[in-house]
Amino acid sequence: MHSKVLTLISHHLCPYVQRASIVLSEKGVAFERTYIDLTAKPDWFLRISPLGKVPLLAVPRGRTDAILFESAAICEYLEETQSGPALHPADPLLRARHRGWMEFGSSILADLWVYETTKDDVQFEAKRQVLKAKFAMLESEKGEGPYFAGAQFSMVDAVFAPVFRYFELFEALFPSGIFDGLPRVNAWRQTLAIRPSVVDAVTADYPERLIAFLQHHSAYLLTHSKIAA
Ligand SMILES: N[C@@H](CCC(=O)N[C@@H](CS)C(=O)NCC(=O)O)C(=O)O
Repeated sequence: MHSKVLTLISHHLCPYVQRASIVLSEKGVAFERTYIDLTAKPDWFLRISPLGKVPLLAVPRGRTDAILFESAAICEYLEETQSGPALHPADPLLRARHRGWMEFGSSILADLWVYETTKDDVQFEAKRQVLKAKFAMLESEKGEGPYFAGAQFSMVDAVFAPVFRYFELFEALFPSGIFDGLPRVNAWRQTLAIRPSVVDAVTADYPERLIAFLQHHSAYLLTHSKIAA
């Protein structure tokens, strides 16, 4: 690839792409996006994506771009190279803890993959319980808001905003009780949902695309939705 500006190779629903997009926006970096169809990956993409996954960040450098893969590596690179507000704490101990909570967010994304695709009631209920327990852990970890670590938006917020976005649709379809009795997490969800970098991380048709994804999987979440289809 030969880009003029940083280019984020994207998929419309991918939460890992969203976190990179949020970090780019928070840093005030101009960037472009190229969307690919993950069900028919183009050859050019397969040649440059070591794991066949998005996001990739194409960084203009001489005649060919340098390609970065893995969202955490992309976010750390942006933190180290771009001006704009720091998204990691300066204190090494705190920074390491934030990286741990970012990984915790990734583990929730793995749970969510099963939660949103399973057709099976037992597996759905098991994941509902896992998710409830993980968000309860976050409720105890989180201090006063509005963001994960107080007044400053951080990388942990960039990780959790796409996680919470799923639940805007999921909870409307199937009120799960996952967030019952979690005032701090609920306030955090609301704060992140209206942050411009978070809003801009997806296209306006995101909800329709997510519904189509659930339909494609005949997901329990949809087939047992509490609202009329
Ligand atoms: N650990 C990776 C996960 C990225 C990932 O799972 N991307 C998904 C889309 S959300 C993907 O590209 N899947 C295509 C595939 O696995 O074939 C990261 O943080 O970037």
